[in-house]
Amino acid sequence: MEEKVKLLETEALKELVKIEDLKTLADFKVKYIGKQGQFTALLRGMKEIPAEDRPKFGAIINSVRERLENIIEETEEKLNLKELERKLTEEKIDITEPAKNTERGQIHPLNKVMNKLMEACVEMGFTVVDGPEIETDYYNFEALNIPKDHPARDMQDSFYITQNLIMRSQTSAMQIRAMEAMKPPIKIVSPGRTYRADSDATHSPVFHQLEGLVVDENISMIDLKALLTKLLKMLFGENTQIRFRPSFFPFTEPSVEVDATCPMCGGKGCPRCKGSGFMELLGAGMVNPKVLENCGIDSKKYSGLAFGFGVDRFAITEYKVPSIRMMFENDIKFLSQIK
Ligand code: FA5
Repeated sequence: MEEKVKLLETEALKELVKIEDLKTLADFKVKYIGKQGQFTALLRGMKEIPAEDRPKFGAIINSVRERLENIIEETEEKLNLKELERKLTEEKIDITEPAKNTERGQIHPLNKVMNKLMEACVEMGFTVVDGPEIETDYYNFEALNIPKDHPARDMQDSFYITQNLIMRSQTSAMQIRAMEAMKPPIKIVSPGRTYRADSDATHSPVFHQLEGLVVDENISMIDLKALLTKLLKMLFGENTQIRFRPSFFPFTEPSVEVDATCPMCGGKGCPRCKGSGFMELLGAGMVNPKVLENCGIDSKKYSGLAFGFGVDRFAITEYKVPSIRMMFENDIKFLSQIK
């Protein structure tokens, strides 16, 4: 038995000195000292020798095995070091090689414009509130003084989910929610997506609005004009011409539509602005007292102003884009030109 152990040791050591890589070393370990290894088999075979001889042979086998394990460990360290050196020489990084181009994303122009608008409003003391895109008929129309058979509904034909639920056609629904939830003084803006059955160069079925509402004592049309002029000049520059046109919204009285110099022709008149030299950007007006009363606000004590920006129109005005649709086509070539 002792002879057998010695022979196996010599054979193993001969093999071990020739090993030059970690994979062969791992196979070697399995072969000799693994669970099914040859030294383990010797230990198992001890049950066949007389009981009194077992401690002696056990000790011999274990000491050989221990020696082998130590040599394996040393070899492993050496081979690891060799492998590291190989990697360091072979896998050198060439720092002079030109870098690969990585495409970087950027904020979408619509979000840029929306952020700019909101920042300007926050600077003027407005609080930002958020509201649902799926609205009830009551908030989108009824409470805004647009009853079921009112012709103003035709201008805002939208997508109905049920008889009573609609993809909101205007963020003005948020005027009602804000006035129900807050007591005057109220000064909020509410951004979001809006939907209408519209489609041409300046109309999209999905677009974005930013609603503004101020309710307090003694709010007048002068406040509305001053506020919007300041806001538009902050956004488009001092030289931008701003035009207030009388208009009609059932929820404001009086009502106006507000235009700014057409970006494509600079005010000279072109097909885009239908020769007018102006581009319509928003609707606004003094909150109709009936709407204040619908929300439980005393219209004798309080008055309000409201406005609704068309953010997409702002974006195409600011970036001189010929069609609103280009904002939604996700054409990276086009979007990346807008810095
Ligand atoms: C309204 O939606 C009113 N809620 C605005 C308002 C708010 C009036 C508060 C009074 C008080 P109007 O339908 O005009 O109004 O739309 C407002 C702006 O949204 C327009 O000036 C235009 O810039 C934009 N807009 C309207 N329809 C579309 C569309 N289909 N695609 C892109 N922009 C649109």
